[in-house]
Amino acid sequence: KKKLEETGLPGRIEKRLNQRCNIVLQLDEQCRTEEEYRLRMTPDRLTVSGKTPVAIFYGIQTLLQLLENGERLKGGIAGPCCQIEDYPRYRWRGFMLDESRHFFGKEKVKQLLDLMAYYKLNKFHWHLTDEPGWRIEIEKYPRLTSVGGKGNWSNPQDTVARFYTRGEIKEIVAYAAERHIEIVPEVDMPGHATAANKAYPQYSGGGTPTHPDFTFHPGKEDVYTFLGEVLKEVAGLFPASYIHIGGDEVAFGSKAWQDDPEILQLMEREKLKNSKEVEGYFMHRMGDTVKELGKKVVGWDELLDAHPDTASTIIFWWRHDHPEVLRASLQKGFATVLCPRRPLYFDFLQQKADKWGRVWDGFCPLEDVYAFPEKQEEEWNLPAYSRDFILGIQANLWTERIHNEKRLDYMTFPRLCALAEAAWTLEERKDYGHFLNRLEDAYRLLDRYGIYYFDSRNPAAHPEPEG
Ligand code: NAG
Repeated sequence: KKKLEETGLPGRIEKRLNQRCNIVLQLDEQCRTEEEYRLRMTPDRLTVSGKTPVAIFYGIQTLLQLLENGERLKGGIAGPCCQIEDYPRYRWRGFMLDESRHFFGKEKVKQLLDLMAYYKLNKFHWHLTDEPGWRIEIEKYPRLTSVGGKGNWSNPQDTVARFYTRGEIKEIVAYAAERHIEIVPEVDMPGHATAANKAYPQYSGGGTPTHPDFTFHPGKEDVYTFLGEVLKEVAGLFPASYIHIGGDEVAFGSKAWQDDPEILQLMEREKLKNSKEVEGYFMHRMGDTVKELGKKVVGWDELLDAHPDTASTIIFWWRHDHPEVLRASLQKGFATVLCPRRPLYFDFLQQKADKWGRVWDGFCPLEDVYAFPEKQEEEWNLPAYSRDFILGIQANLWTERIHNEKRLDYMTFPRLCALAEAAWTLEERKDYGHFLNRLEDAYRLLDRYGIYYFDSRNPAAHPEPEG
């Protein structure tokens, strides 16, 4: 009330506040952490409190979830009397969508943001550039979208440029912010750069016969200027404190770097011994650019080889077959987000009966997503102290084999619910059986939204859409 009086809002509102309130949203300094909330429901009053608006927002999401299961009455819904004190296990609770391979558009993204918010996920990692398409308008380099925006994984000849305009990006960023979700944009480099190189061939560092023009050229000064300008615009469009600069799978294209005269010159000048060190040099420079723009650097786990600085870099550990890389990341003190292919790549199959997703030595079933990371932690052999550097967890939806919304939904749900719970719930409170029971509510909600999903109760009832 005091705050409202200070704002000089009309007396009418104050008068209402003096009346008996049944619903109270309250900023409360007593909560320990930024995201912790308290929810109290008694027969005549409902209170949601927390130290910050985001905490109160999460309390409201819990309330909505409780009411999803509530008894429908004439003119209302009855929820259970309860007292909840709740806070998350991890600070980074992320989901990544690849819109380079296939483009889905802003309505789909908004729907995903709605559901992420409902399940208290707070980072949307947007993979907007890669081989088939460049999906973000950059004013200074219009060909990135007019040429690079054409084509997708299923149809490289697609002649319609599909991308987000600056206006749309701003709209989606604002939409996410209202839901307390931070959007982390990714500009993948120096590999996975084919779409950009299609638009501006002068910046290409070549590739392999199956992945032509896969890399940016690390030996050309113009490339650093070009990417610096791109990152500057990206930094201006996204208020997030991070920019993801990729760094994955460059070994693919580095063969093309071996006899390039400009790269050989660079190697001599900078005393770089091999293509790997050239890659490190490139990532270092681009990382410095990101920092100059006032942002933190985020990269896939290969970035570690470039010896970035621990204070301003976040490592995304994705190669589940390289646990030693995770150990190194944590031991060196990098804030690390865990998103290993197994079980957190949602482009991987969830069960044997399915056909069109990826498989790597096994599947990514719902149960494994839910049980992450406890099930793996022992195998990884992590020193206890190093766990403090785990910033959070994230699932990645790569879309090579996802060309329409129905399939996107099927691969995402209900695994997203399991991910959210793994990201939020303390280990000692996790209970898969209980989760499965509560999934009934999620299924009801998804049905209402018209979202197709993998039905854990009876997988045959919702067969896998073709990929
Ligand atoms: C990896 C690639 C990604 C691809 C995905 C498919 C990363 C960091 N890189 O090979 O571009 O779409 O696997 O599962 O994941």
